[in-house]
Amino acid sequence: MRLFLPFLALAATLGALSAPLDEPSALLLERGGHLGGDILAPNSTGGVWTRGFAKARELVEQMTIEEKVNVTSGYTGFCVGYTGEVPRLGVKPLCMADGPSSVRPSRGVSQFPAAITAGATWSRRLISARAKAMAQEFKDRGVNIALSPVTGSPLGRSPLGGRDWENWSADSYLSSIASFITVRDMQANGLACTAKHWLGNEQETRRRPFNRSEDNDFTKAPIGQSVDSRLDDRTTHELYALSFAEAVRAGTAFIMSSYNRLNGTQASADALSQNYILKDMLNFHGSVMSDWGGTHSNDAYNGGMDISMPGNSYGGLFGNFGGASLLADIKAGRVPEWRIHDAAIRTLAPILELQGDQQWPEVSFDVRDTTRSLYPSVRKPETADLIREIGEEAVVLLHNNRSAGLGLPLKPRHVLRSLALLGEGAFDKPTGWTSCGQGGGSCSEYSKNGTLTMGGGSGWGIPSYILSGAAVMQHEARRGAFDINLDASDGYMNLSNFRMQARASEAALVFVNAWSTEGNDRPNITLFGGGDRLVKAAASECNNTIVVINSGGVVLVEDWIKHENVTAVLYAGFPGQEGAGALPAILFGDKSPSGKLPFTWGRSLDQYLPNSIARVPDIAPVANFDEGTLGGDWHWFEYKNATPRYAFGHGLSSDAPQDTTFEISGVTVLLQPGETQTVTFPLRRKDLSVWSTDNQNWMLLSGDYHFGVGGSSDNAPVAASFSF
Ligand SMILES: *[C@@H]1O[C@H](CO)[C@@H](O)[C@H](O)[C@H]1NC(C)=O
Ligand SMILES: *[C@@H]1O[C@H](CO)[C@@H](O)[C@H](O)[C@H]1NC(C)=O
Ligand SMILES: *[C@@H]1O[C@H](CO)[C@@H](O)[C@H](O)[C@H]1NC(C)=O
Ligand SMILES: *[C@@H]1O[C@H](CO)[C@@H](O)[C@H](O)[C@H]1NC(C)=O
Ligand SMILES: *[C@@H]1O[C@H](CO)[C@@H](O)[C@H](O)[C@H]1NC(C)=O
Ligand SMILES: *[C@@H]1O[C@H](CO)[C@@H](O)[C@H](O)[C@H]1NC(C)=O
Ligand SMILES: *[C@@H]1O[C@H](CO)[C@@H](O)[C@H](O)[C@H]1NC(C)=O
Ligand SMILES: *[C@@H]1O[C@H](CO)[C@@H](O)[C@H](O)[C@H]1NC(C)=O
Ligand SMILES: *[C@@H]1O[C@H](CO)[C@@H](O)[C@H](O)[C@H]1NC(C)=O
Ligand SMILES: *[C@@H]1O[C@H](CO)[C@@H](O)[C@H](O)[C@H]1NC(C)=O
Ligand SMILES: CC(=O)N[C@H]1CO[C@H](CO)[C@@H](O)[C@@H]1O
Repeated sequence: MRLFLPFLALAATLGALSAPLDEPSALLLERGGHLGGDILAPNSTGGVWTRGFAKARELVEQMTIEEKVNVTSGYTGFCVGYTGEVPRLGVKPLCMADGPSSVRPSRGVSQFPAAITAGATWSRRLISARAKAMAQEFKDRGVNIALSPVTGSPLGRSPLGGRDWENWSADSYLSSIASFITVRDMQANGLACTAKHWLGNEQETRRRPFNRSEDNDFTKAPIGQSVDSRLDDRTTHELYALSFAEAVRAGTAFIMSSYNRLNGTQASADALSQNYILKDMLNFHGSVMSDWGGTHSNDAYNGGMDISMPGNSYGGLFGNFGGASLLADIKAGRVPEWRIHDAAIRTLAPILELQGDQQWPEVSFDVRDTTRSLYPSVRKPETADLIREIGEEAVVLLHNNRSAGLGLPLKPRHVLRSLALLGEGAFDKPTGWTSCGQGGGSCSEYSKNGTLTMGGGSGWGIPSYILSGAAVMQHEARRGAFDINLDASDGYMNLSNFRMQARASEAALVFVNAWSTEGNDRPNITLFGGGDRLVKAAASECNNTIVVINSGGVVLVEDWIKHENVTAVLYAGFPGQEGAGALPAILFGDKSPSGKLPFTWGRSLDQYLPNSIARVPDIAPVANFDEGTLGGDWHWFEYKNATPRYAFGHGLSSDAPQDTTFEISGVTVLLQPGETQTVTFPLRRKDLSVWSTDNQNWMLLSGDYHFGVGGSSDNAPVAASFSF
């Protein structure tokens, strides 16, 4: 038996944070329109990459302008992104591959748990181990630059955000810590990372201005612009840039810009955010690449972009910037040669520092043919164990009612008589893992597709295998002495057999899910595939109905959470290819669940920050971040005094008799009952500071500072305060 793990929350009661917003200073306003002509791109002086910088400078000084352009442009090749080469000087193309949960799109690799699931462990050790194991697969596949991690943007301003699950948590502090660890440890063996997406990228709807309507665009207006994120300077620093600052501090080699606009300027071309904030203030000496199709003019090079991606590849689908068009702009004086000289140095310096002394493996996958296993696998057996361990530690026990001897843990494997596995989400996907395309999302609706382990888009990864709920629990039945009853219906089908299977079982596991994907914000936060109907059908027949949720964020449980027969609810996140493999240890009590929600689980969409996805059918949609430094998620709930279903940080232990609140007297990853331990939580000056727009610096204000320690954002019983 192990005690439930409370976490230490830096409560939002820092008096200083409620200070009124500063007006933008005259200095900033003077900076006005934010193109490169207004704020010049700083030349790199090398930063942490002293040796790499010296080598890069020496190489680039020998290059012709055509060669410098090659290093800073995208070409067609094996990888999702490929830079041009400079054969004369032995400079090879750089292979870039997605993404945050896997080497994508490649076979023979692991689909790791999504960041939001790693975030639910709150474990530095597991976040670090995940980063190292992923980096190994990228390297073994010959990738030079991983298009990962998502260090914020999205931060989860809206629970509908299609990519929220690619990030760690809706809390900028937790995200910052995970970002720092991930960048540091992914780069430890030479792989280069890309922190993304800089900046204010909080929605998928209308993310691109192309007149090539993506299926998932909200409106097919002919010549619409991408959404314009308008956030003030202080909010930028205190919330949305915070996690990037940590990625830079950890040494991230690359940063990817975002698709949206910032104050009207395309993010990829925005000089205030790139030249001033990122390269000057945050002291970033690496290279900024555009997102695929995020460049709309070579003027972006003036605004701080160093590589336009993916250049002319994909048949020009994403526009045609960099390359020959850049050369023409340089010759016409629209982009100065020194800028491309610096961009080439910025691109090569971290690569030469990190990989220059190594024999880097050859690329062994091909983005143009991903359905076949063309190359040997790079998976290591211990990685499967790690994926499972993260999955186990991430399972959040949302609800548990053991009042009548039901709920979790289940009876021991040899005592339990029968168990029903119900819902399409408990089964294998009938058409296999590659049938919905490289991003997993090209099927019309994601239901009836088996145990859901990941969201869609570039954050998807092709799993080598998926352990479905049925596969895993049948194996447990073999170990134990219970019978298995099955039904693979979704909630739109005739549930007559489904009910019969539930009725015949001592306990029923109902697998429900919700898909979310890049390119498409969620339309609502309800379960997919008629999940609510499935739960209610099972609960009407079986008095020990246990719900397992696979989703990248909140889903509504209000329809059935008070049902007397719903005895336990587990949030299993997007666990990667070990799928339901994490469940037996938790269900049978071999491990007590210790996952904690990294976001707030509301009772309705209305409880969250309103209008947080700009959906105006306008040719120039605007997202006003009027809530400022207050932010979304749990800060918003506190501000509105709204009671969520489950607060940020919530997560029960199955040792508790029912939904009990624990008294917090200490923090544990290892305490035995009755044991106490003193824990220290280092605070940096920055953690207590506010951003002053006038001074363009962090300021520690005098006043009262209040701290709370607790198990969740709505329950911080231990308080402390001090004054400066
Ligand atoms: C960068 O360095 C070049 C010389 O290599 C110089 O001409 C240019 O003005 C510098 N740019 C800035 C913004 O300092
Ligand atoms: C630029 O890169 C392309 C693609 O790798 C290559 O074909 C071409 O020869 C390179 N050009 C120069 C000038 O090195
Ligand atoms: C993503 O990262 C940012 C930090 O930059 C954080 O504020 C946000 O809430 C994160 N999480 C999600 C789920 O988007
Ligand atoms: C944009 O798309 C619409 C609808 O397909 C088409 O009629 C129009 O000509 C396109 N406009 C441009 C500038 O390509
Ligand atoms: C956007 O405009 C606001 C208000 O003027 C300003 O505070 C902020 O710094 C600007 N941000 C960018 C990236 O231009
Ligand atoms: C639950 O239902 C079973 C029949 O499947 C019954 O034997 C048992 O007594 C019920 N338990 C409770 C606590 O109602
Ligand atoms: C559902 O299936 C059962 C068993 O086959 C059948 O008796 C019943 O009529 C069906 N219900 C509906 C609404 O079709
Ligand atoms: C939520 O969105 C899904 C996917 O579009 C849709 O199937 C479902 O009907 C919606 N649910 C509600 C309650 O609107
Ligand atoms: C709970 O389950 C029992 C079967 O064990 C069933 O008889 C009862 O009607 C269920 N309760 C509800 C409210 O559906
Ligand atoms: C637990 O179940 C019992 C019996 O159905 C019920 O009376 C009680 O309200 C439930 N408690 C919670 C916290 O759901
Ligand atoms: C590949 C696959 O199985 N796709 C299915 C996913 O679920 C939807 C809705 O049931 C089907 O339309 C797809 O065919």
